[in-house]
Amino acid sequence: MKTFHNPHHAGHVGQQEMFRGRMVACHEVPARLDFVLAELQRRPLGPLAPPAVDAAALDAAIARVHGARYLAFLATAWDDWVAMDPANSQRDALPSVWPLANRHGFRHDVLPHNFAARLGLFSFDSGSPLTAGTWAAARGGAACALAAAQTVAGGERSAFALTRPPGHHAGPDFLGGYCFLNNAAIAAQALRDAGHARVAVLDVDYHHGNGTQTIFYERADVLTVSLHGDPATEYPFFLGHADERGAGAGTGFNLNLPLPRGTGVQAWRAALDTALRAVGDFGADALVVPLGLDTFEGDPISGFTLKTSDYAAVGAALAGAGLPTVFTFEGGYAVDEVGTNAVNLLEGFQRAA
Ligand code: Q9C
Ligand code: ZN
Repeated sequence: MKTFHNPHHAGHVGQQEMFRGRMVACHEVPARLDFVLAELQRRPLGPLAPPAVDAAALDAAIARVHGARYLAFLATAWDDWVAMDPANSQRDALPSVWPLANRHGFRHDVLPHNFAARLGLFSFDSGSPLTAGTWAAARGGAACALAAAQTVAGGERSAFALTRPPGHHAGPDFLGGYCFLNNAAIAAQALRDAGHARVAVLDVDYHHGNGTQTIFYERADVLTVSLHGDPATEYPFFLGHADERGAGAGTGFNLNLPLPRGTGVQAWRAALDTALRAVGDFGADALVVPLGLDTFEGDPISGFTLKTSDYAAVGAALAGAGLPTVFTFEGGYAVDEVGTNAVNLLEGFQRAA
């Protein structure tokens, strides 16, 4: 399979994230991608290249998924942050005030002039630092997703968008969970726009893909399925429960399979089989897999216990869907093992495909 890697990823480098009242070192670091790339050079699965997509086509593909007001905010966020105070050029931008939801009476329709307020309007946590290179890195990642979707729409069995920051927590008009642009959603929509009638998204990251669910929640043409740590105890907490089945025309086209912290490979694989049955029943003609490797037993912020030796069979099970498949790189914070685990899964897919 072709891999599109993001040459701008290392420009996105946060210093610290807020965690339970103190600032801690970021988990979502450039080395994550470098380790996957190094492993792909050791065990090649196919060509490795940066994406070559037309800039106007890229902007159009991003705008199919994200709102104009949010994109305008992101494009100038770093400059606006530094304009607040020149000393900000040495600091990450992190939000510290939020309008919550409309039911709390706060307004979302009026765009604040104050950048710190705008950052709060467009975010849902204080763990996702926005840095000087964040916009270029996020846009480069969307280009990887679009190139991967174009490759698969062009007839190849699979493609891999190897990028960071990750994407699956980013919604139509919000960032969070280390995510800014939803690469998996951009790929799914690009597949739809290229003529695939029914696209399934099967999210295997430890954390619920709340952004992707929200983007497609009222649509019947994109099935979203996620297996993840139960939001009753796990991030992102406020979405990802089993009773969220879609709304309006999309009713029945979202499936959440929450699993308790501590879940091991056997129960996780049973949930994956359930997810794959849903994809089959839907009659998908293309698949997007937001590929998080934070299900690994050694992950520092997650709670499942999959082992390095489990991932090849996961890839083979995904290949069993028999669908043209785009993978997007999401979470996975055990930096030394993330490359091996990712390539084990992708190699397992490729061997079985
Ligand atoms: N100190 C993805 O895996 N909170 N995002 C963790 C740990 C955020 C994970 C707190 C976790 C976000 C793409
Ligand atoms: Zn995750």
